[in-house]
Amino acid sequence: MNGNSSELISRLMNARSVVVLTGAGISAASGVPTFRGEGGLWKNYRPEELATPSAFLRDAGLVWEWYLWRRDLISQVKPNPGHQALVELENLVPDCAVITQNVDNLHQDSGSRKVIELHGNIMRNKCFECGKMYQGEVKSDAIPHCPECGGLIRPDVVWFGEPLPEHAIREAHQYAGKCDVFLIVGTSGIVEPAASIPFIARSANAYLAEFNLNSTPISEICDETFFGEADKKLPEIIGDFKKRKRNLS
Ligand code: BV8
Ligand code: ZN
Repeated sequence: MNGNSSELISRLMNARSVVVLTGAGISAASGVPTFRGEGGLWKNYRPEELATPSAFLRDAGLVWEWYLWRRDLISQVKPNPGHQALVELENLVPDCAVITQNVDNLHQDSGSRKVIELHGNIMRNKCFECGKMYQGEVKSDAIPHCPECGGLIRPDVVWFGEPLPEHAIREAHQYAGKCDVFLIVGTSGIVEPAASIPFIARSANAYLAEFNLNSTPISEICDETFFGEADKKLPEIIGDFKKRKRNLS
């Protein structure tokens, strides 16, 4: 159903726990390309060619070229008002968590305190073999080896066919299973197991509101969908919530 902000705001007014699942759409306004939309990353590359362990073993240099290009782009962008609105939200409710599929660190850069990274973080490196974190520099034509075991160093992101970090998925399920309001912002709802998390919130009788440019497979279980750009819609709704809260106090 088309978003009716007063209903969402009254739910937020009475909420103890609010959880937000974010995807690439929340970072679009910062200039980070999405994956599947217009100009999306998967338009020019096929995920199987780059975001899989076999792609890395086949051509680590090509995969690193792609990630270093993305890391360079991401290191030059800033959080946008959509990210900042979620920091505001965290200050307005007793318990709030951001569960993100994004690897761009923009929620942390904006000041969100409780961020659960489902797919890792493009700014970190680790060993492909033993998983030990690696602090040194990486160049696509000189990929370093792990000082512990000699394995190749890779980006600390979750590739297709790889399991999500156990602690992250467990914590995400816990938060989704006990929240009062669950927001879904800027995700196409295609990638699993992230796309199933809203269904956990649904079965726990949370109030689900989606923020996207268009409908997604998640829309049908949402109580309402706010169509529009997240960097505009989120500040608008959370700004109104803040005013309502202030008028009450
Ligand atoms: C797993 C890596 C099991 C980091 C990513 C067949 C073969 C192999 C696997 C599978 C298969 N079928 C299904 C699977 C499972 C697979 C999967 O789901 N595939 C999909 C494609 C069908 N999942 C996995 O492989 C996962 N692992 O299942 O492991 C396992 C278990 C135990 C032991 C061994 C194995 C791993 C999934 C993680 C993959 N890694 N990224 C990187 O390089 O970035 S996925 C990639 O997609 C990103 O992480 C991204 O976050 C994620 C989701 O995409 P979205 O964030 O939704 O972005 P998208 O562009 O799609 O959509 C943007 C949305 O925003 C749109 O709706 C758009 O309308 C909206 N929007 C745009 N602008 C705005 C906006 N909204 C608001 N405002 C705007 N301004
Ligand atoms: Zn190692």
